[in-house]
Amino acid sequence: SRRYDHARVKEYWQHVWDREGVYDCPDDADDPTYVLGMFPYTSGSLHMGHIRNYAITDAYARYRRMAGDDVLHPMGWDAFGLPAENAAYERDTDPESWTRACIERMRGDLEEMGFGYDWSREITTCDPEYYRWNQWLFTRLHEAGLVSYDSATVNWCPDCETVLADAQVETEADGGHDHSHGGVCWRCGTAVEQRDLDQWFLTITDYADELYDGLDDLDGWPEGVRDSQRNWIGRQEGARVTFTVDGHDVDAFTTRLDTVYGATYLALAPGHEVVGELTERDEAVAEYVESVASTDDAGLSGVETDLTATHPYTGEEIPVYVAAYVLDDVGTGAVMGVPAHNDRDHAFASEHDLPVEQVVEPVDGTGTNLPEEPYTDDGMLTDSGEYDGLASTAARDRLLEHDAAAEATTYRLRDWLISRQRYWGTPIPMVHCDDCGRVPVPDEDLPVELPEYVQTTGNPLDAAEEWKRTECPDCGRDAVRETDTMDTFVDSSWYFLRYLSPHSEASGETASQADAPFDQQTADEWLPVDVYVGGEEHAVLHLLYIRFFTRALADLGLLNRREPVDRLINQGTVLHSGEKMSKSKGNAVAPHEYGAETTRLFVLSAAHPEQDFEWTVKDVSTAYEFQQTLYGMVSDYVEGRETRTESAPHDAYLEREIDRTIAAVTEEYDRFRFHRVVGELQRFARLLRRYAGYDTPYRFAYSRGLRVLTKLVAPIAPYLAEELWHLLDEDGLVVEAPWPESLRDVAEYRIERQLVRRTLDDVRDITDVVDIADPNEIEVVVAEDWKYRAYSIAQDADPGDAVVGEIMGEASIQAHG
Ligand code: ANZ
Ligand code: ZN
Repeated sequence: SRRYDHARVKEYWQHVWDREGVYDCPDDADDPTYVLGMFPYTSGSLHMGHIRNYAITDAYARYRRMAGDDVLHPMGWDAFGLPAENAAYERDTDPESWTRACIERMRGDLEEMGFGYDWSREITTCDPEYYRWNQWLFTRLHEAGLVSYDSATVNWCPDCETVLADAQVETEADGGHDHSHGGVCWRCGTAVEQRDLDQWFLTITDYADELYDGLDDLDGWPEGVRDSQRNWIGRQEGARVTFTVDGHDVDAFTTRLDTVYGATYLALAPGHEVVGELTERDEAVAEYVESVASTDDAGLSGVETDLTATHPYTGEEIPVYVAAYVLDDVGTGAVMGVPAHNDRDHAFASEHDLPVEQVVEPVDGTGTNLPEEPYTDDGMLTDSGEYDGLASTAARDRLLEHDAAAEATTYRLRDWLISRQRYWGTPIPMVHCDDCGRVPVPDEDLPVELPEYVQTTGNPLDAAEEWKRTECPDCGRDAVRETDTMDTFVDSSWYFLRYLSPHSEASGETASQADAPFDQQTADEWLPVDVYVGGEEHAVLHLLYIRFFTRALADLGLLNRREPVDRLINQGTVLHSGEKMSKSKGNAVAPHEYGAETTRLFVLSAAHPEQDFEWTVKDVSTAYEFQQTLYGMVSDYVEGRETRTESAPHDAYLEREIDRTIAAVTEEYDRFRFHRVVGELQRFARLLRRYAGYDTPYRFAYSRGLRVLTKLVAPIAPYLAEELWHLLDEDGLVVEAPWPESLRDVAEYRIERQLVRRTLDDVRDITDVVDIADPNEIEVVVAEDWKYRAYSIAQDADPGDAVVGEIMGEASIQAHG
């Protein structure tokens, strides 16, 4: 039979799709299904991770479109950022030209894959008409008190006189941990220093509770992502207990106030204020602080100080340690050490020979392994003065009544530092005036466009003398522009809103709807994003920032939604020879190496979207062969080459199988289990092929089968499906054809099957149940290999035939007719 030549047909169908605008979402759609893939960073070319990501959204978008929805499936470019500057530096070009070239290449790659986007909504974050809105939003956030200007530490190369991103600081064992200690500049190899600079922050911490609590309702998000966000926000409810050290009050944060009588030492973080003073006069402490600053793994190390702390409840003096396991920016940077009831404190105490004092015992009277092992559960208080005998929970409440303790909640989350001392980003729209201080650039002067790129050692914006000089918007005197640009994560925190009305512009007239980055009414109707697909590396930053922005925009009155995304899918990794496929590992396969459509069919059929899978040539050729099989079946059918005329099996069975397949496949699409879609379709194709040669009346069911098969495969192999649809002489485009309907719900088929499985529990060779009119008389299908394993079921049946019999035992089931 004829072979399917993907390369030959693809341009034609691409052209037709474009001409018909089949992927455009109408502006006046009511509430389209919003299917979104994380837009790519413009790094050069698409890799297999992108392909997998976008194959998932594309298949789902196509399925929903055929099912009758308006679908919004847009694409754009995350185009600002450091790599463009690095590339410009290495290739003697400028970031803009490099980025534009990348976009051209990557758009071509996406088109080559046949992904159906509404390109009329394409956005590029480095376009002034996009980033003006970053600036506009920054100004709104500033007005709302959600922006702060504070000192923060940055990496600094004294030789290049430039700030370095963490990724530009190279360490010996470049394991991607904390690069801030002991690294060297990626360009010149000079040892990196730390410097304090005044920088801009968005006060995301104002939303810490909301962002935390909201996670409970995000049922459509993977539990792993929600957990990561919980950890990242790190909310802990507990108490602050005040110890007295050398006349200072030192607060320790604890979640276990009930164990306070067991505190046998106080441990301070190396960055604690009291430690700062100590280093001036205590050599050992100074040395310790220095030594931990240059290591990533200080373990249970610590140093005893000559200070003691007065225990607020007992009045006893306990030793004070400086210990690296106490983190500077968690809680208060001070811990009351309770070796008897906390794992880390116990380990630290063993290391430093500190006493272990039990103050909580199991309520049920069972023993503990103290002092060898800590007892970390709640229990009943002992050796705790007037609190003895109380349960942990009650004790925590009662102990709070003491003057030295107060209820406290701590968070790990910090404000979002958005300042970058770099060129390729959105200029922060602020002006520094000697008289008026920091003044926002007025809306009518936006965008503040980037100056022309000049290669310098430091930040090119700093060197752009003319660009920097401006007038103060308040007093009109000479002033200078802010030279920091925004973290590119700002760009991606609201891009999903820009797709809704990508061309809305500042009118400059009244404060109309057009004076906003997106149309509010559309946003209220179209949001949330129904399905968002992307890599799990974004579990915290990006996916937290879009939630923060949505809430902040709602509070600014720009939006009536508080959560941006309904359902989130993190696609798994594509592995090759056991490792993550990537250019840097040298094991990458280019998306088009095996033909674009084969690749997408393979990546969707290989595994559940959230699972990792291994790239193998064998499985790729299976995908390829499947395309050929479908093409062969349809072309043979239309050419009438099959001449075999034999008696046909039960035709109703085929009709029923068609319906069952529709029901099953539809359900799998609904659940994003494209691998199972392909499995069902392969099975269905095998079954259909057995009917290829039969004459009327089976011809009717067969041809319906081919049409259904073509539609069902269309979301996954759209070019092939379009070609088959055309061969079958159907009108219009299959991508716009209505989704086939099944007679019954998939659940009904399933119940049927379970029913029979239960009754015929050991007749394993029945692959399916056709009909149960009378529970004692059922129609079933026997397996392909029935002859060897199920001989007694139906002696004259062909594999795939329906047989009927009574459920009285396997032997009594007879072939139908
Ligand atoms: C005393 C105590 C006794 C604690 C006890 C726990 C159990 P987890 O352990 O995850 O619930 N902590 C407070 N500030 C810290 C800091 N800056 N760096 C490191 N650890 C710090 O977290 C809560 C506990 O972490 C707090 O409760 C404190 O130890 C420790 F039987 O206080 B606990
Ligand atoms: Zn001024």
